[in-house]
This record gives sequence, structure tokens and C-alpha cells, in this order.
Amino acid sequence: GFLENVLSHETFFTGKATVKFIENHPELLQMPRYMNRATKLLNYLGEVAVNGNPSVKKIDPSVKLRVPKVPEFDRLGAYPSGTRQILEEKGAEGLAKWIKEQPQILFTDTTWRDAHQSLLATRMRSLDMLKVAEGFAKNQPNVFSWEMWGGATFDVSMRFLYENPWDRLKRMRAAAPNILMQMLIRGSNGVGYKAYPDNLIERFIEKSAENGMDIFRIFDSLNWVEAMKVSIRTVRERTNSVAEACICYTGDVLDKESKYNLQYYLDMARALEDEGAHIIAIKDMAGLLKPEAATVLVSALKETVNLPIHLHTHDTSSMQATTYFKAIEAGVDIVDVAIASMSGLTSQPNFNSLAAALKGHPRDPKIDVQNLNKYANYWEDVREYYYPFESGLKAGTAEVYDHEIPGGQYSNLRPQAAALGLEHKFEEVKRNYAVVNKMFGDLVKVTPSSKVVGDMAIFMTSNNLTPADILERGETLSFPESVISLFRGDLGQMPGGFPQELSRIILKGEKPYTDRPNAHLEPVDFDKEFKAFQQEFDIYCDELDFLSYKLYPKVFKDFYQHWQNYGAVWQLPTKAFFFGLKPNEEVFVEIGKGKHIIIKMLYIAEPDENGMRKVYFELNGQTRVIDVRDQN
Ligand code: 3PY
Ligand code: ZN
Repeated sequence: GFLENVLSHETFFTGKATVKFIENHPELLQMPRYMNRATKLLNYLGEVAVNGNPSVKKIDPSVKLRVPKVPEFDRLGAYPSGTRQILEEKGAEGLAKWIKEQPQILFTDTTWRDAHQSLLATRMRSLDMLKVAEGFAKNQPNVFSWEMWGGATFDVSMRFLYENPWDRLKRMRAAAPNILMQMLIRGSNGVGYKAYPDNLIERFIEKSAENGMDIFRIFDSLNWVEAMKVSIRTVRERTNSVAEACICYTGDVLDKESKYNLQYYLDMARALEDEGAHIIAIKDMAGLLKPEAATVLVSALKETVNLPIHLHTHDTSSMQATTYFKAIEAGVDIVDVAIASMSGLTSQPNFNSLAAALKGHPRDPKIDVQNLNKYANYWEDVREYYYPFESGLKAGTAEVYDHEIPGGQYSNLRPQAAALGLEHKFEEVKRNYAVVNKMFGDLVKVTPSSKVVGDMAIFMTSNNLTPADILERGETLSFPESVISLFRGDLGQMPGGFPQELSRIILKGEKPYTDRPNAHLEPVDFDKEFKAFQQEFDIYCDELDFLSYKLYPKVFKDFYQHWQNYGAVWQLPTKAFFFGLKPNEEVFVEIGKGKHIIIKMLYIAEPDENGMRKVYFELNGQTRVIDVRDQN
């Protein structure tokens, strides 16, 4: 304990201590804090040893976990200059100009966000990213940007990883000061699933930029430009960052019958340019952009707007590398890729293979593929630890052109259906997804609108309903809350409006909004509410925590409580975090800068008459006992 530390300190021991002693050795006061932290981690490891990690439904003892090998890099050497320096020197508009003028194809690496969101239910932990972040930034300075934040990472990191999402941003920023960091933001829905007050979105963007975010990829889940304006303006006017505005791609641009035809996308791109976007992104969240369509869309966009074009897709069909080649030949400026072992299927196309295939091409990205392959090996080994979150999808599927399910949702939908006992009806869920899309008037399907379509598809499947049933018996049905909310206008308006008859049935007489849902929300009173927040939680909770709380009150509360009980569990190695320790297994944990502890679990005792078990540990060689309630 604390006293022991003071007493055993050499100065004190040898009688040379003065009244200034403690003042001169503040580290001694730190000791009880470290011990307290270590105890909390034992609480966590004890809990996982007895009851498991709630995210891990089944442990597969046959999975062999290898120790991922971090590729070598120059720890003491300077960072080569990269795209971040271009932004710093030239500003957002200068960067956009640079992108357009330089001839190479540029790559955004999504390994840090969309790849694991789409393959592993967003479960990648910061610790596994940070091990390679510095080296990757030093070894691969030609990468345009890392997509490493936003989307579902914000809530998942608190909800399931018990990590502070802001911490990830700050640490990744610090680890890669030469590379542009980018995030996905759902316009007026922020990083959530509903509309937030405008001033909360503004503050969120400002704080994200202040803490290191360079590029905001902004979209609206119904492609409603109105709902993107606050975000675009905030990035432009209150930060030095880049506003990358998305057109979400749906259907088939070559289909003359579709309302999402070429003219539609060109008009939208022009509107976004007028609004002040620095870059236009084609956000192909389901991977529907076919090769020929890419030629047509990219060429037309390049002629229509004066901005760089950034293409995002998912490889669910397994065709998207071909789409990229066509897009590259049509002049697209940047494409999104994921490191080989985290690529393909519902994730992005393969970074390594694409970079290798482009060697000698006039737009050769000049990527060191040999080195990149070492990172693929690292991520391959890391990925094994996340096996409980794999979707089980084994090959590409042409069905995606029919159901149009986004990559990030696809891997979630099966477990969602399974949780309701509908796994054997998954075919029907997918078919109903397309049926609902048609019934709702053909809408853009991306978070959160895609979630609504998924909820309705599951609702219809589990109740054996057809569209005709909905029209005939709709008055007697209680629709999922998300469906009512969509038709009420909580997610905004869609091109052509919602089908009126269906709207009447779903809303049961309630009047929908016709304007922005955010216009109906009370602005946040930051000064007043922040004080109340600190009183409820802790004075150490800062304004970033306050933003987390305002975006996700319940999730933040649970995260905070977890942190109080179990401490900084994000410091635990991934194996221990998900699977716990086996008897006599030992882990080494960095609990502060240069401060390590060694935890060994000895054994778990039988439960007593109250269902409590004692879990025996060794903490830095000393035996410690933790009491855990057996929930099994
Ligand atoms: C998200 O909003 O999280 C997405 O990835 C949408 O594609
Ligand atoms: Zn995506």
C-alpha cells in the first residue's frame, strides 16, 4: 500500500526525508491509484472467469490464437511527411486542389473502421490498432487517409468494448501525425440513429476536429441534402478540416426507370458543391455500383463538379475491384480499401492486391506492397481473436443486387434474425428486405434508414405478413417503433416522399413532419447541462464525456458504471478481455505510462451457498482474492 511505498523509499529509510519529501516525490501518491486500478481489473477478470464476456456467446476451444507480429519500424525516426502536412500547409481547399492535380490514385484505408464494422460487428479494440498505428504511418506514408472513427464505432466502443471513443481518436491521432484521419458522420443523426439538436451536432464536429479529425465524411440516410447542411457548414466555418459530402448510391444508375438515375446523382452532387463540400464521395454502402455504371457515374461527376471524387464501396458481390479499375480509368481521385486480411465480402476491396495489380499502371499508387503484406499478416492474426463476431459469410453473392442490404448491416442482420428465432427464415428476411424497400417507395438504405427496413423485414417475416396484409389489416398491427418514426419524419424526408396510403396506415392518424426533425428539438444548454452532468458523474468527466452522454445517455451511463467497477479494461490484452484467463495463465498489462502490472489467475473456487465464487489471483506476485457472483 501507500505507506509501505513511502516507508521503503530510500530517502525516507535512510532518515534524510524532509517535510518536502512527498512534494518532491508525487509518484508515491500515485501508488494507491495504481493499486486501485489494478484491483478493478481483477474484478473484471474475475467476472469474465466466472460468467464470461457478455459479447462472447460461445468459446471455441479449437481456435488456435497466434501472437500477432508487429512489423518492424523505426521507433526513433521522424515521421515522413504525408497528406496531413498538405492539409496543414494548404488548407482544405488547397488539399482538394492538390488531390485533383496529382496523377496517382489515392487510397483511404478503412481497416480501422468500416472493415471491422462490416466483418466483425465493429468489435476491433483500440489496443490492437495502436500496436501498429505508428509503424504503419511511418512505413506507409503514401496512404491518403485512415478511416478510423465514426459510424458505429462511437457507441460500440462504449457499449461492448468499455472504451472511451474519444481516447481512440486522440491516441490514433498522436500515433499518426502525418496521415489524414477521417470519420463517417450521419449528418443530422451524428454518430447515432436519430436526429439530434443542431447545436449538439455543431459542438460534436468542433470537438472532433479539435481532437484530431481531419476529414468528415457526411451523409444523410435518405440522401436529403437539407439534413447535411448544418454538418457541412460547421466543418467549413468552424474547423480547418475537410467536408466530404456523400451521395449515397442505390439501385442501378443505368436503370432508366429508377428515380435514382444519373440526373438525380448529378443534381445532388451539384447541390453539395453549392453547399460548400470540399470533396464529393460516392457512398456505395451495399456494393451495388457495377463496373459499367462506375464509368458512367464517375465520368459524369468529374464533368459536373469541380471537386475531387472519392469512391467508397463494399465487396459483397466480389466484383468491386473491377468497379475500382473502371472508376480509376474514369478519373476517380480516391478509393476506399481495407488491408488484405480484413478485406472482401461485406468489407472493402483488397488494398494489397489492388496496389499490386496497379504496378506499372499510369496511376500507380506507389505503395510498398511487400511491407503492406506484413501488415496483412498482423491483421490476419489479430482477426482470429475476434472469431465470435465473424458473420460466417463465405463467398460473394449476386443476391446483393436484389436485396441491396448494406455491408455493415448484412453481417448484423443474421444474428438479429437468429436472436428472434428466425435463422431458418433468413432467406425470407432478405427477400422481405427488398419487398419493404419497394413498399416504402424505394429509399436509400443506410444507417439509420437501413435499420428501419431491416426491422420491418423481420417484423413481416416473423408475422408472416405480405404487403397486401399490411394494407388490408394495417390498422390492427402494431408496427416497430422505428417504422412509425421513419414515417413520422424523424429521419427526414426522402425524394418523392413516403407512399401516402401506407403512411396513413402506419401513423394511425398522427401528422408527419414535413421539415427537418432537428428543427423540433430543444437546443442543448451547454453550460447548465454540463454542470449537472459533472454533479451526476464525476468532476473528472470532461466536455467530451458530456458529448458522449448527450449522444447516448444510457450507453454512457452503463459505460461509466462499468469503468467505476472494472476500471480501464481497454488496457487488457484482447485474449484476456474476451475470453478471460485460464488457471495459471499470466498477463502483462500497461496501466499507465511505463507502468506495468503482471496478473496471474490461479484458480476459481466452487460457489458457496449464496452463489458466490472466490477467484484467486496473483498481482505482481502477491495473492489477491476477488468475490464474484456466479450468474450461470
Ligand atoms: C454507418 O453509418 O455506420 C455506415 O457504415 C453506413 O454505411
Ligand atoms: Zn461502408
